Amino acid sequence: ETLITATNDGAKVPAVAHPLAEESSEIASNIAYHAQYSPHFSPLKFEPEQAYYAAAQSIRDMLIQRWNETYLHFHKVDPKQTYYLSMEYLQGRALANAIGNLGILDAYADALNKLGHELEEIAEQEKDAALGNGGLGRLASCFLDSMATLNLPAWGYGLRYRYGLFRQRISKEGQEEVAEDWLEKFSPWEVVRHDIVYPVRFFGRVEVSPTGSRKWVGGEIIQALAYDVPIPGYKTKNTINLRLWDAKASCEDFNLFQFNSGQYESAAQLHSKAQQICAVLYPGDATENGKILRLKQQFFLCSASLQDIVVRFKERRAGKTALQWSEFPNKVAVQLNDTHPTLAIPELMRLLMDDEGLGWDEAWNVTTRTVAYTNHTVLPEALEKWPQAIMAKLLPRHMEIIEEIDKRFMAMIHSSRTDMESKLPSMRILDSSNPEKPVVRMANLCVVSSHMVNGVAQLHSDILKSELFKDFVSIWPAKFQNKTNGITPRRWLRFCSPELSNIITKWLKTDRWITNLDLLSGLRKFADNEELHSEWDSAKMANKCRLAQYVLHVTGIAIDPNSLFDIQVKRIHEYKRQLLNILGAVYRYKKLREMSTEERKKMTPRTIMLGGKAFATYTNAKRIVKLVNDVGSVVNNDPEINNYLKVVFIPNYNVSVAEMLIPGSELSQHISTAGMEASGTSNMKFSLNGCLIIGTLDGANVEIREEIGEENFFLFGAKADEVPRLRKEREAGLFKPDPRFEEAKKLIRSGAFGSYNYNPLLDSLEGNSGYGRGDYFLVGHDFPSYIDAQSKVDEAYKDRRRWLKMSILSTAGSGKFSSDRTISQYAKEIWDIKGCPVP
Ligand code: GL9
Repeated sequence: ETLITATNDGAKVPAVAHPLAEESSEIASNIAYHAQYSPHFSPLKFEPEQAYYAAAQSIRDMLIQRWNETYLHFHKVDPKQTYYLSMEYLQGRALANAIGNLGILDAYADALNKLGHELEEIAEQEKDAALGNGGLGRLASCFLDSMATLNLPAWGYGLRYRYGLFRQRISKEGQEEVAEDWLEKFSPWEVVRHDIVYPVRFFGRVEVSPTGSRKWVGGEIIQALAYDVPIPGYKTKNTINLRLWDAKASCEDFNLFQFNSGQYESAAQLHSKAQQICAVLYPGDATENGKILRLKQQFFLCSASLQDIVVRFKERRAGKTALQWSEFPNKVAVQLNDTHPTLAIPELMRLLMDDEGLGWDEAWNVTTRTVAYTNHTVLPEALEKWPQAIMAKLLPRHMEIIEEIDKRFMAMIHSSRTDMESKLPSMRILDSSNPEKPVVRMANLCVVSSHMVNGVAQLHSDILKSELFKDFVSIWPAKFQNKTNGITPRRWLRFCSPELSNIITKWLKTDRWITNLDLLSGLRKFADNEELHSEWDSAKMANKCRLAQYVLHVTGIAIDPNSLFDIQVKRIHEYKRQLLNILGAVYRYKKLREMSTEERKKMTPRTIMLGGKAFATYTNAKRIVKLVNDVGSVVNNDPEINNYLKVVFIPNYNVSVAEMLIPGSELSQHISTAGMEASGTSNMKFSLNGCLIIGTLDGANVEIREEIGEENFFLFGAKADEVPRLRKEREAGLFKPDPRFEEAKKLIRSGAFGSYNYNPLLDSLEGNSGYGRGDYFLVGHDFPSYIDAQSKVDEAYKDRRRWLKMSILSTAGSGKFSSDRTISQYAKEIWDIKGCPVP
């Protein structure tokens, strides 16, 4: 008490007892307790930062209790449990989400008020946990939220990177990457488990005993230490676990003798090697060293997680029947989030054969029934291929096992599928077509060894079946499934837009939509209701004003909340076609300049916002970032135009920035070359928030359009099945560019947006000479239909009632895209697990 009032003498206590008063006083004293007795700062300080840590620790206490109860309950009931293996989790901030899931938002806001603080301000103190790159990592985090909410026996496993995704700074040169130290002070959300430690071996050799059994020995051993992050479900006691591994060397590995004789570096050599493993998310893998480090990370995750899973399986069997390994797949499901954790397959085989003494056939049966694989991309550069030489050196026993899987797969084809023999060269796991550098094809290893393989949207799953995995489909037709991605409606609507949520709850007369998102379809019958229109409009306006404040704060650019807010935020990649967006903006600017003042006044004013990070070594992506900023500098400072058009680059796009942007958006762009975006998930977030989509028939756009109605979707561009033909025609010189496309490029080349040389970037859209790459992503082909679709957007926006109706119907049609639906389907159709609610 004294501690708090020392610097917060202005703290107000409500005079009249509020219904929340009792609960919130208890919370307030708990927060005060942590400020005093879990001190990480000097005493007598209770500024927002200290308040954040104290509040987080008080929430953590509640989560730990629920975590323990859930753990014990699962232990007792012993249901089949899923383990989600992922190299990436994009958790973002946890405080407000946890408070919301616990259902105590009002009480906490009240308690913090008593202590002189605002919950919103306190929540903003938290650094994002950005242990992922983009959609794939955020999907994993949404899945955890749904698993907990659905009371599923499920855990996530990942790595505790010291430095997550870089922070993006925008300077005159464009993007700069800065290391982001999310653990700089400490994370209140993790609990270190000093008793959960496993040895993970690297290098060494395979020793064969006289009986022929094989054992991996020697090499270096790094310890994997568990850090647990509790994941609360929404309004349920169930709190599941995200177990993140950290790497450390053991105390015996510290050579005291060397140290005492002054050889400090070599004395702690293994300690420094251990530190490298979890130092950064996805280090560049262009160099030999980089490759080994990335592979080490992948194996570290797989080995530690599998050892832990096997230990838990044995623990839960103890004292029951005799240990039966054939029971393992009835108790354990392992889901591979893309090919990054593929080594779980040979690692489980090794543990079963070399440590537990199973024969090949028995181990193979257990492994294949346990493991399932999700593919997240068809981009060739993302299909992992590891050099066999590196694999054999780092993981000699696993290389043997992979060779054996490959051999047995070939034998199966030769004996029972002779019709497929001609396809073997592309289906094999080992690819030695380049004798200089034979590689292991990780996706093929996953397909051969998993009982289920799925894509992440219907179109993507169809493409997997008809192209990438076509030959495997003819061998195992029942193996291939679709699981359309989803997003958690808690973080992505209920908590990020309380205004809109309240309106939805009011009109649906229930808040059950938060866990049963299909109920949103109940809004359809009010789509023309004027009262709803006016409430919807003011909620969107409030969110737009909040966003405008934010933009002013981070960029210094004032944007008009009455203009159309048009947003494209995602990783910068040529296939996502931010370049199409910015060329469209340049074209719009040019037309606005050519118009008379009278004509201009008839135009729909727009604020185009783009954001996203470019991979540090991806040159064209970085040029795109710079181009957006350069176009913005000219357009935003043109006094004749800037009432009609602004172009803003939003720096450092991440989860918490998304939570600010998405509720304030009215139009969002999902404009990838058809067939290239496996699903996309931000499209679902925008649509759920009543934002209209301009997009191609790609990924989940196809299903979103089906659900919300084609009249509510601004469609343009080539279809996936036309793309190969269009590329051929382009190559054959048969492409005739639209004059509007030429105009836009010409204006940039003229230097209208500064002196930086954008020719190399623009040349990628031209023929196949010089920098020319023949416009592989078909920006030129889709440009005219894109511009036409944008004109339709302008027209629709002028009709307020029509626009509001479309916006309401977008939200109403988004029920399918809840990750609760996705996870229920995984649970039923892949994992065969059921809810296990803590009583
Ligand atoms: C991705 C796909 O590109 C997205 O379309 C998809 O929505 C997500 C989730 O399934 O997976 N695959 C992939 O490698 N990434 C994806 O976003 N990349 C990153 O996460 C950086």
